[in-house]
Parts: sequence; structure tokens; C-alpha cells
Amino acid sequence: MRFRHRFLALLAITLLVATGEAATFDVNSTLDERDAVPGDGNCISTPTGVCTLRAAIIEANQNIAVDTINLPAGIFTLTLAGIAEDLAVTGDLDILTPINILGAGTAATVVNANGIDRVFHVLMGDVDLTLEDLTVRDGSAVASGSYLGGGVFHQGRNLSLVRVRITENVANAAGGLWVANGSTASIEQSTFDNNEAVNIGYTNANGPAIINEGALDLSNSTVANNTGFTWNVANIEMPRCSGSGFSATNSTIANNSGSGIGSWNCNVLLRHVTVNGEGCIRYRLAGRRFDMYQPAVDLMDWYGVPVRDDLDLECPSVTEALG
Ligand SMILES: [Ca+2]
Ligand SMILES: [Ca+2]
Repeated sequence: MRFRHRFLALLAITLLVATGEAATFDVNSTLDERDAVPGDGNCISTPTGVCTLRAAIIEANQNIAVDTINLPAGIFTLTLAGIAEDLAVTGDLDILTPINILGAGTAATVVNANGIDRVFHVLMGDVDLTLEDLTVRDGSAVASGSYLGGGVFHQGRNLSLVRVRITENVANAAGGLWVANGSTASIEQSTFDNNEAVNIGYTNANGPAIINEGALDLSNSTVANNTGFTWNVANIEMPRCSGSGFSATNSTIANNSGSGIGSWNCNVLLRHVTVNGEGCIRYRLAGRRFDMYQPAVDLMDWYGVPVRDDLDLECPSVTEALG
């Protein structure tokens, strides 16, 4: 009888993994500990035996369905050091299958890498990550072999940020967020602030807030007070793009050091977007490049490609520059 119960339990676990049934994990500790038995369907850490964020991610990574991790109020500080590892065992939190991580409020729930590595790494493949109602902070990607995306390094399929603050992260390239070529990112009601791009070795700093090489959509969001190296470092830098390129709606890109937006042959579509502060927009189209970095520029009601600026000629539009 006992054997039969065990057999049925084992069968249930096997079916859960095999069918990819979605699971929900409720984190109940701010400790940074690994899952004791990955794949058993339970979020139980070692050695303490609680459900940590890292344990929940390791367990969710075993399941191809869209698992949900509920993260309560608290500061979840990463302490297991070790960069350039991709199974969420040390350093950054590696996402290998679709996962939703839901916080208890942008200010209430903080995931803090404490400078040991970046915070989140979404691996290549059919991998989606949704973050809602939380803060991502103090990530660091400044090593020669790991220098992209201080807050979030997104190489997966789709990244969704809703009511997320990305702050105080640092990288050589993409202080806040890297979106890889072929990947997409959707950012709503979120803030990127006080992120930084720094020089390391021979590589120049780039993209204090965001580097997008894929398709990026920003709505009702703010990118402000991020710091780079020189004016020709854009806070949203696009060396290339895939898919729809870059679009922004009802958003502000302000008070950053360097340009607001830098686009290298990338579609740019802005609606009700303000770009001001030190930087404006650098835009290159068909082999011609224009640098615009006049102060106090407002771009509003701006549709299509290339740039139109109907309201404020302090920022010369690319259309005018082409003529
Ligand atoms: Ca487990
Ligand atoms: Ca990693």
C-alpha cells in the first residue's frame, strides 16, 4: 500500500514535469539559497528549508510551462557569488523557461544583486520573463567576460516589465537592460534611473540605461538620471534592431548624461514622448549620421521614421538635417 502511494506520487510528479503544468511558488524568505531537490515540484531551499527566490527560479526552470513566483514585500539580496554561470546556482538569477515574477509593489519588493553580478539573465530560446511590481537594483556586469546588462540581460524571447523600477545598476554596456537581437521587450509604467555605464579595459562604456538590439516598446515610462561616459553615449542606444525596432508612447527620457536616444539604422516611432536634458537624439539612416545634443529639447507627437519634430526647433529634426 505504501509502495503504491509512493508510485502514484512519483507518477504525479512525472506527469507534472512531462505535461509542463504551470506551478505557483510563494517565496517566504529573503535568504539567497538554492533549491534542495530541483525537479520535485517543491520550492524548498538548502540548507534552511525555506522557499527563496533563487530556489523558486531553479524549480520553475525545470518546468516548461509558465510558472508564477509570488514575491512578497522585502529586500531579496543575492549573496551566492560566482559570475558566468547559467543555471541560477550562483550569481545572477538565470531564467531558462517562461516565468512570471510578481512583487508586492515597486517600492515594497526589491531584488538586490548587491554588486555580485547582474540581477536577472534571460537565456536564449523560447524563454519569456515577466516582472511586475518590484525593483531591480545594484546589479553589476563589469567583468571582461560578463559586461552586458547590469540589471537585466535579456537574450530570450519576450521580456515584460510592468511597474518595475530598474535602478543603481552598472555595466560596461547597458547599465539597466540589454535586449538582444531577435528578442523583444515591453516596458510599461516603469522607471529606469541612476543606472550607469562604465569603461572597463579596452571597451568603451555604452548605453547607461538600455541597449536595444531587438524590438523594444516603452509606454508610460521614465528613463531619467542615468549616467554614462560622454555625450555620444545614448541612454537608449540601438546599434541595430530586429522586428519593429523601437517605439515609445507617453514616456519621458530626461536628465541623463549623454544623448537620450541613439539609433543606428533602426526604426524609431515616438508618440507623446519628451526627450530633454543634456542629450537629444542621434540618428543614422542609410549611411548618414546626425548628432543632435542640444539641451532642453521637447519632442512631442512625433510619428514615423525618420524623426519629425513639429513643436520645438531647438532640436533639429533628422528630416531637416537630411534636406
Ligand atoms: Ca525542489
Ligand atoms: Ca547567467
